[in-house]
Amino acid sequence: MNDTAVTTTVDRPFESVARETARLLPPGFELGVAMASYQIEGAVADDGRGTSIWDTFSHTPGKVARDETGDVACDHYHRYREDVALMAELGVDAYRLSVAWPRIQPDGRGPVNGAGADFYSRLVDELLDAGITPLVTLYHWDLPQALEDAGGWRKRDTAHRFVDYALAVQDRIGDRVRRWITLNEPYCSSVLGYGTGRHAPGVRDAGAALAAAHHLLLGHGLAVRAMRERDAEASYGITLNLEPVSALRDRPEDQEAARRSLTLSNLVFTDPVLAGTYPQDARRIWSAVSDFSFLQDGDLDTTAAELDFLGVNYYFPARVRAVPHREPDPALRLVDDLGAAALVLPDDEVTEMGWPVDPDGLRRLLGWLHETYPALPPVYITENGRACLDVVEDGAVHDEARIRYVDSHLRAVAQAVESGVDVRGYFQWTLLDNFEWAEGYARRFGLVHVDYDKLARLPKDSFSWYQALLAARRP
Ligand code: IFM
Repeated sequence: MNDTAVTTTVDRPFESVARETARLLPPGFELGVAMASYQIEGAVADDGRGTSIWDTFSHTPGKVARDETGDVACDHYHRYREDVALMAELGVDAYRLSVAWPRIQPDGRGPVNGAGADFYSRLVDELLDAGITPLVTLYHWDLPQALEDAGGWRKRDTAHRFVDYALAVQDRIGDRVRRWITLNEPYCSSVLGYGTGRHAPGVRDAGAALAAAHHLLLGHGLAVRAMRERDAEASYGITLNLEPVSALRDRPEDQEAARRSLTLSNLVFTDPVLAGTYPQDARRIWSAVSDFSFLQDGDLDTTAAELDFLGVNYYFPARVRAVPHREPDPALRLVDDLGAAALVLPDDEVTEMGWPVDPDGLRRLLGWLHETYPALPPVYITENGRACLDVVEDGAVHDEARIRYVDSHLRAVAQAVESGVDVRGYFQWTLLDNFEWAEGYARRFGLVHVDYDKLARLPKDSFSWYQALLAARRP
């Protein structure tokens, strides 16, 4: 494996950097942008949409910064044509979008709400007319509230409801959508949603989080099988957010803490999906909070349903050191009290999210996946990007830090490909500044600045840089 650190320079004119980076990417490498329904759509009461757990959560005082909600967001529901035109101007090959379950089935079960499904049908048509390939994520966290009221992802039944929903979406747009992602970041839906409570539905119960993680993966496997049975020609994958994990020092307690972190952030998801196994460490680490009775015979065959690709979201690495447990209640002993701290080191550059910037971490992560899982399917980087403190000056946003971030991560991907990892594409997160979950609107990740009062879109310098990169790849 090539251990050269990835460096990036944008002190030269950024078009020349873009051309150079474009040359490093393999032929046919797909480049796109990604967004997600609740973060951009707004229009929460339009056309029969039901309530999702994020509507409930964001309307609960104190859950989201400044009590912001996705009620209006970027108003993409009404402005999708303008946004697709921006993507066309950018020149992306593909757009990764997500479908809001409560637009399709307002209560999470039962007949399809035709008006809601029509929105995605129009969006897909608009994309195809613009020569942009849609890559559709079925679940990017907006669970219908009615299903949460019945137990949400803690309950096995939700996995079956997910299959019905997935088939309904396939039925409506599957004639034009050829690539599907079942779930986005089940780590966040389970650990943050049911473990730490930082995300909707805001539950704090480690045992519930482990059950939710399993039921999400079960729903994924069941949906892949059912959808493939109806359409064997389409491609199916899942998106996991993963971290390269290392111990800060060579001390046994740090090594052990790193193992616990790796288990929670990666193995609980990668083992069932890529190997059809459950990490043994999980049972040991969380013996006090779960009897793992959610794992039933045959489940791991299902979670390991054949995949055409793996989506990987990468933002930062975890450098881990052991810390004492603080939480007196073992039921809460999950990520907040794993006896492990992931560190930001003194020399780190950090993003506005407080996340350390480490492009080489992406190369290491891809190498780890390649070495750990012999059956690893082709990989797409389905999200990567950074939040910056963007300022509009004279009608422009000079976001050089974002250019440097994306450029260096693309170069890291090129290095991973060079060393043998089959990576087929990269989706920058994200086209538009949008609702950044519990952080609200203050964290901006977009290539396009959004003025949330006027809902005006303003391409940033990073938009021009990505455009130059995309153009440089064309013959
Ligand atoms: O905005 C999120 C996205 O919804 C999921 N992945 C991480 C992004 C940045 O936090």
